[in-house]
Amino acid sequence: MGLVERDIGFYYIADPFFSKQGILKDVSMACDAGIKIVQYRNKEADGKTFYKEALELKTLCKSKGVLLIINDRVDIALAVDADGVHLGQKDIPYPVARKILGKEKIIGVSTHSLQEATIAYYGNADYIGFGSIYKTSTKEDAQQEQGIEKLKEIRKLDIPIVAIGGITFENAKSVIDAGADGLCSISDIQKGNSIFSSVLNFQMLFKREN
Ligand code: TZP
Ligand code: MG
Repeated sequence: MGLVERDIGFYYIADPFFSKQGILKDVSMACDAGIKIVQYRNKEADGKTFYKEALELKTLCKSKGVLLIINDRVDIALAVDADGVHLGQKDIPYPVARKILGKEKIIGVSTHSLQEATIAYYGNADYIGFGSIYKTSTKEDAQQEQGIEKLKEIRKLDIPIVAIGGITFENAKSVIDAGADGLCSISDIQKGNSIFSSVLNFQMLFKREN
């Protein structure tokens, strides 16, 4: 087993752009609903804001015993002593991030095909993100729908898989049944009355699998 356990459950992406009441409140409630991992994602912030928010999340996540992963920014992951970084195909190459962060940090890689997933697997990524599973308008360059059948193919690789893209409470069960160890939902999670109950609903889908 690598640095990430297989039973990831709901992988919470904290992105201020999609948050109604602020990411600190959201993450606090998501932690109380039983998540194990949070990713801080911010495509708009300058370095100073990114650092400040990452540091606040680090303090919160540490107090809750939840892992904090930083999207894109290896420098900020290092600066706030986050638990790891999440890299896209166009970010700093995985081996370089590994060299900077060392063996003890988690490195996740976004993948969109069996080929990308296989490269991440043989490169010893700690987990892969895979998607977009369904259509989504949350990420402009994630328009291609990969679907459940591709997820099943990728499941043959012995690596934790976090499914992403267009996932709602209604379709989440089929994503878990196809072999996802964890899943994300950015926009759907903001639709309910409370982040706590929305996240808990997703978490329970994983519980029933055991
Ligand atoms: N990467 C692939 S799809 C996606 C990201 C960040 C967006 C997922 O958002 P949503 O709202 O859960 O479809
Ligand atoms: Mg990225």
